[in-house]
Amino acid sequence: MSAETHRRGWLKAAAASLGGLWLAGCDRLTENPKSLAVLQSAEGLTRRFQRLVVDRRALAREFAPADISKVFKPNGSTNPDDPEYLAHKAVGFADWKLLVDGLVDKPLALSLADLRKLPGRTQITRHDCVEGWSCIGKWTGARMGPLLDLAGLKRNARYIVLHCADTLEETLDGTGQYYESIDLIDAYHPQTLLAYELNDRPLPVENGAPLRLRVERQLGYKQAKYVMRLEAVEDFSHISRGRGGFWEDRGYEWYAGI
Ligand SMILES: Nc1nc2c(c(=O)[nH]1)N[C@H]1C(S)=C(S)[C@@H](COP(=O)(O)O)O[C@H]1N2
Ligand SMILES: [Mo]
Repeated sequence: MSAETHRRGWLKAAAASLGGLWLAGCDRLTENPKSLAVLQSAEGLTRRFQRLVVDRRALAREFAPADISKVFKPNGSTNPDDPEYLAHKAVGFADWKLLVDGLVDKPLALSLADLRKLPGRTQITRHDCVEGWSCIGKWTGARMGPLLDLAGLKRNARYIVLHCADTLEETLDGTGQYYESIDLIDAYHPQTLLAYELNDRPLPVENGAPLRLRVERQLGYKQAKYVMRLEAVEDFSHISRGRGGFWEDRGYEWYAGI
């Protein structure tokens, strides 16, 4: 069980016991010292939870143009040979479209020109890979929040799954395709982008052309490259091996905070 699931389960249990107390009535509650202790600990819990949320919404550090790395080291897949990807690459991604579907009111198919018209952002941030290296790059892209608002998330949508074009590992059951997932706190974070430019130029193939995720409060493997489709889901346990991402399926943490 991840720390996140553990915490959620704990909060749920605390909320349930608190709910029971409310039903018992306020008078009886305040008279009972035991209930007071529960209430006080619940208050501490709320504060801790609040801190957690506030922390998740804080901005990642941004850097100055002089800090930009000369080479943004490509890693993982750097030249996908999947036929569909090759066909798009051959024509400079002219016919490529990002699909947005799943738990949305209005599924979308957005070209690069469409994405450039959406509310965007440019930011200079540091990318940290678990392998122990970092690079600073300038990213420009469409903010994920406004893009999702355009599609209209259904009430039960809880995660955004990013389906990628590349197969990083050949497996017999077809679970070698790269994918990632983030929750709605990260999806709506102001620095969460679907980036189409690196250092003022169209995103190079080795860094994820035509579109890659930037979710700046998390580690490198969350930064999905070659993004083809965003799928809004309530739960990701039915996707691939069920842990929410290619590396998560191979033992890495789902929430890779830095
Ligand atoms: N589709 C896809 N996305 C991916 C990967 C990959 O192999 N395929 N590798 C991840 C890892 S481990 C890192 S560190 C970054 C590397 O991004 P870069 O090539 O721009 O440095 O992409 C991440 N996103
Ligand atoms: Mo990485």
